[in-house]
Amino acid sequence: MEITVMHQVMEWNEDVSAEVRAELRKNRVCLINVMGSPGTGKTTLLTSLIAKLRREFSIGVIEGDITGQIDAEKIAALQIPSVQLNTDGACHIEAMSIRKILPQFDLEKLDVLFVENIGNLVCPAEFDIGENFRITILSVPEGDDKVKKYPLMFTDTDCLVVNKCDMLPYFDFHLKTVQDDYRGVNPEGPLFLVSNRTGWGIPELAEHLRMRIRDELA
Ligand SMILES: Nc1nc2c(ncn2[C@@H]2O[C@H](COP(=O)(O)OP(=O)(O)OP(=O)(O)O)[C@@H](O)[C@H]2O)c(=O)[nH]1
Ligand SMILES: [Mg+2]
Repeated sequence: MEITVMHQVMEWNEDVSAEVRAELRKNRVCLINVMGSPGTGKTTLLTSLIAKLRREFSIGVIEGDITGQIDAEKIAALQIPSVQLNTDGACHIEAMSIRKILPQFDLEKLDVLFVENIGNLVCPAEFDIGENFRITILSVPEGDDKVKKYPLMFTDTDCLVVNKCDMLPYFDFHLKTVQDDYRGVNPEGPLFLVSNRTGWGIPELAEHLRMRIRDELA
């Protein structure tokens, strides 16, 4: 299948997030910004969530990567409309790029647009891309000190997902440390423990997102 590949626009720093938000609101599309380190499981989690949510919602995906189209191909293989955004070196996505990509989707038919941000625990948190809400993923092999070391990613999120919980027996990863640190920077933020490998925790996360998306589209 041929994948549309778009490139990050270079006139950065102009904040068009409000414009993106208005366009999506007009078409009743909920944009979800998915963030986390390289390899934390963003694409895998999207695959799991699409399986749970696609019966109720019409879903599209923007796959952000420095280069290549591996992730967009994985999503397209699910028969889900996907566009690959290559930032050509930039460590985050900006709203300008989302504005440019939106016409690639049939927004009138879409309910949910997931954006997989660039794998990075720092920069993406600093940029509003016009999202309705954010999901941050942290995986067990990354270590339990990440909330303390990269607080913005956990403060400015609407939902924290701890992924690869099937790996807990093999790492010195203390869930309580992450839970306490997260509570410290984001007292109200929901937290979900999941494994994409076993499917553990995915139904609960999908149910939370289902309710959240319904609220946003109401
Ligand atoms: N054991 C285990 N492996 C997982 C889990 N979720 C994802 N993986 C693996 O982790 C690796 C990276 O997953 P991806 O989904 O590609 O991660 P990503 O965050 O999209 O990576 P980038 O797009 O490169 O930033 C893959 O080999 C997945 O199979 C999980 O819950 N448990
Ligand atoms: Mg990915």
